[in-house]
Amino acid sequence: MLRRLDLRPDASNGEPLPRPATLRGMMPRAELDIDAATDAVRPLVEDVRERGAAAALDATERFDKVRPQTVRVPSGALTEALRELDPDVRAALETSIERARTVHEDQRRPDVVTQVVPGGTVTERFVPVRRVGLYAPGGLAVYPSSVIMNVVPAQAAGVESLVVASPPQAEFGGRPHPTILAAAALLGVDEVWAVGGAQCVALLAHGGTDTAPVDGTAELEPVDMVTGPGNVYVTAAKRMLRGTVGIDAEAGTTEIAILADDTADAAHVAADLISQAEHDPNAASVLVTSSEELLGRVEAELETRVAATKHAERVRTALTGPQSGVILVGSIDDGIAVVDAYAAEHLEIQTAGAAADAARVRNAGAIFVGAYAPVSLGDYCAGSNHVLPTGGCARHSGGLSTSTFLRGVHVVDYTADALREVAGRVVTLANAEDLPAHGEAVTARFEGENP
Ligand code: HSO
Ligand code: ZN
Repeated sequence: MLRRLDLRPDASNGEPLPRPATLRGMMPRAELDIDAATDAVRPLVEDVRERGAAAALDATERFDKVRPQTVRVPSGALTEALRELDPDVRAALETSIERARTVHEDQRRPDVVTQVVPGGTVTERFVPVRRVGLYAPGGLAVYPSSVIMNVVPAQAAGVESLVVASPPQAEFGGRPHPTILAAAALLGVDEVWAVGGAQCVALLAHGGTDTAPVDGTAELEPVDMVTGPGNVYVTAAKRMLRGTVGIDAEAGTTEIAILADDTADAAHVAADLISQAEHDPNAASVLVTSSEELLGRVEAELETRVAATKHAERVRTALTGPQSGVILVGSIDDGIAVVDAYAAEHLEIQTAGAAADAARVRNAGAIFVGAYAPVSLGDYCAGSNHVLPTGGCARHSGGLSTSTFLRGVHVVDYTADALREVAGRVVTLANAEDLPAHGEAVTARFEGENP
């Protein structure tokens, strides 16, 4: 069922493996046309900037076919959703939150104080962003786990003000999906807005006044940063508003790559390829293997497992799409070069020397080592974050973490002696750049002193 690309030396007449950029071209990715969405989104964003909540609610009525009375969801609705949440789901969400907290709280960093010279220090102070908006999509993809993955690192970083925003659903009386509300309540978030799509990003960025006070306020205070995945319109709006607000990396369709040799268990490999294909017909599932024999076993497993899985149609479309397939390599070394070039959102290493092979990988959003670390563990309960770079962005970006919500601020503290000692160098550089006033700002402090 998987499309094949053969990069073994005998298939390529002993030619060396192509260079990374060429390899990347051989492994196409599902593409989203953000530019087209941008044209559709621009007037909407403008309207929300001018008219605030009223404009956002008009757009909600148009796109979500429901108009909540207020943007802000009363906190009573959150407690109610939590009360009605299935106890097993609640317990599982609590485990997910607890483990994510353990990991993300460990990622907090102490300030770094560097004594540059006697009397001169530079401190890198890690300061949390003050107010953050976390977007949780609605529709097909209602993922309370993603609320956890966005909220936990923000809280661990010390973000003091958080709003979770999610589209209102007609079937839930114009409120966001109850599991989203319950997850927010479990996380201790009390500000939830019933708004989605591009209008949500615009309202988070610009703020406004709600149609009536909720929990004592009608103010919809703008945020400093927006994170969270969304559809193409959400992504277009985030791109357009970047600068007005900070945004996280763009989250595209999900991807899994598995590097496996003949020691891998074919049932595990097949089940894991299917697991991420379940997200979306455009999801990418890529197997990189040095073993044709393993591939035979995986193909057989895929046939039976795909037929039996709940979302068989979607999975089959994803697995047979041009963005999925198998790449045969001559060795695990070549396999590492291939997965590095591909830079998958999720990479599993199922080889005899999994830990050592994983340590040699440079590019991946997250790496899952050995037989007992499937991606689904990371999606929910490993403690790691599941908001990860897609589309090859893992070459230059990491996933969401506590540091996403921290800014390193340099604090410069020099004494008179320390400044005097380097003054000549500053003046020289200032003059070399034809910016003499820069130098004069230093010498002004020592006027009247003997040279
Ligand atoms: N695999 C998705 C996250 C997710 N999986 C949410 C299940 N729910 C992107 O990393
Ligand atoms: Zn997933």
